[in-house]
Amino acid sequence: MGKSFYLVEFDNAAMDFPQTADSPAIVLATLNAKYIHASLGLRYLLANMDLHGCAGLRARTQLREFVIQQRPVQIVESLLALNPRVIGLGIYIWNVVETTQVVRLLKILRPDIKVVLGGPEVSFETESQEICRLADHVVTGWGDVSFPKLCRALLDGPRPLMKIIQGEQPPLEALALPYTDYTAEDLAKRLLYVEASRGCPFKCEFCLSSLDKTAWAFELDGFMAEMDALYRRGARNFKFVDRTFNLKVDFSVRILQFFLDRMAPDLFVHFEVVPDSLHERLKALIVQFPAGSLQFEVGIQSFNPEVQQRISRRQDNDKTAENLRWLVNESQAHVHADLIFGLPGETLESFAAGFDRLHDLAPHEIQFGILKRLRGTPITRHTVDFAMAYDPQTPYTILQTSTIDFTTMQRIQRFARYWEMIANSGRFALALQLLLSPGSAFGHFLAFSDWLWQTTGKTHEFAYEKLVDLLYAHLTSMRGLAQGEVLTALTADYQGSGARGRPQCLSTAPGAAAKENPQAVAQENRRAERQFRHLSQHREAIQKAAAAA
Ligand code: B12
Ligand code: SF4
Repeated sequence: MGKSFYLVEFDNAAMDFPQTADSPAIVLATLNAKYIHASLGLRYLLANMDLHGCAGLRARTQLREFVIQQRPVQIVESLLALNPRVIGLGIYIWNVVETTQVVRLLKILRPDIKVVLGGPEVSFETESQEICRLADHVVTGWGDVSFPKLCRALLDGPRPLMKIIQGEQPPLEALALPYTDYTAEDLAKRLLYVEASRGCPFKCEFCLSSLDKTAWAFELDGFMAEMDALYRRGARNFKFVDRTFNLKVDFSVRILQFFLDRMAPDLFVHFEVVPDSLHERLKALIVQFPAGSLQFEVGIQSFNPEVQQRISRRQDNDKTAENLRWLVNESQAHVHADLIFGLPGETLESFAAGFDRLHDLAPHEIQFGILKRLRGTPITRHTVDFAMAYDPQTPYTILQTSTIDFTTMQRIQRFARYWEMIANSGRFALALQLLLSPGSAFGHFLAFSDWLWQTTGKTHEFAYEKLVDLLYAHLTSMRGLAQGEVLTALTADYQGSGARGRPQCLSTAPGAAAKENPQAVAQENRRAERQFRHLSQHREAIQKAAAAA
């Protein structure tokens, strides 16, 4: 921002609401997807208020986090009770609808309070968004430097002239790190987001990080010192938001070694990795992590070379398969592999082939995503050629393409939902083996998904016991499998989960079938132990939350 953007003028509109000694001048707020997710972006802004704003600005700033399930009017009540002069709001795809209502109410009640927006959802296409129209200022891109500067100007003048401000992107060494802003409550109850690098050198067109051009690393000594301080304060759940953790090997080695040196029964670390590059030095460290301590999110997205090329995703599929196989078989890491349905030119058949290939590699979870058109992403260049129709409402999900009609897209939406419920829940390990083989796992699950929808007309609110009965009905009556075999698997799954209800199909002789097959029970126990090693429900929630991005 140059000086020419300012008018020398003060805004005294807040006179009717005089600030008291306790009122913060600035409130930084956001609506998280769930309480367990702590906002790293806002903590960066807070940490840089003095450095890039002016001395004392941080002490005049308070952080307030809400969740999207809260009513906007209550959020507004909490914000107004603080009587700030500036409210900065972090806007993301998951909160833009709710936050638009928050801003609308704020502007009705206290038009004098300056509302500043920032975050990925308002960094592009600002002109078409209601929330941007309602706000006083929008900072696009990084906010660490520009938000403090803007606040200084809003509080002390000269008044900023520009509504849309392109966020400055300084070298990372110029930023104060935010980790001391995680509170004791954050450490105890929430997933701690940390960032050893920003940006991504790849160009996958559906992804916002494709606009970054490169990845920038934080100075490692300083970063590790912050991790050490967090660990000493009791932090045990770390999620790295680095887009490509495993690219800079020296860097990744040091981070993995850091956690290995501090291994504890409750330590949990999550990384996102690119699948086709796994250096031997990394493997040598990965194998040393005990079960339950390490989780990898491996982006596969598509195994279709034509589609990969079309969306500018560079990926060596053979190397990817080899690395995935290694991770699953040789390490104890929990592996989540991501696939996206609905990419331009993908057909049901080509996707099914990719799904089956991935399923054969046996990652612990397949995260089944449906393509979304994120604001700013270059995937829009295919809109016309592939007749890509997206839902205009968040999260901008693909509705149909030239190769997938709407009806098929709906079927696959349900498949994704049921897959989450049945496969990724980890509650049906043995029954899944019956359901997904022989032949195409995708084909079998799609047939089950279609049947489940026709039978129940529901995609949500299934009791666990009801699912057991439904699986029993499908496997015996639709697939024609022997009742004893199905009961054995379902009994072992049900008992292994620790649930103590009484599904109808098992009620004749609960436990009897499992006793007939101790091998199945042992296998289930081993699987449960390896896949989860959940020390508590909280641990399970942390693992699930970490994998949700
Ligand atoms: C953590 C995370 C989540 C968490 C939610 C966290 C929360 N607080 O509730 C979970 C796991 C739930 C999640 C889910 C999803 N996510 Co997500 N997620 C992330 C992730 C990995 C990290 C965010 C982060 O902390 N970044 C680091 C900080 C430093 O960067 P930042 O948040 O962008 O903040 C900077 C600026 O944006 C700006 N800024 C931020 N706030 C403010 C406020 C003001 C006032 C100002 C001025 C500036 C400003 O300044 C900050 C510092 O420079 C990002 C990817 C990434 N690495 O960023 C994706 C990302 C945010 N997610 C994305 C998407 C698409 C999704 C999903 C739709 C994915 C899906 N399932 O299909 C879902 C939606 C969930 C839902 N319920 O609908 C997109 C966002 C697109 C968008 N327009 O918002 C991202 C960018 C991934 C990507 N590369 O495409 N996600
Ligand atoms: S999908 Fe992953 S590799 Fe591709 S641009 Fe996004 S962050 Fe980078």
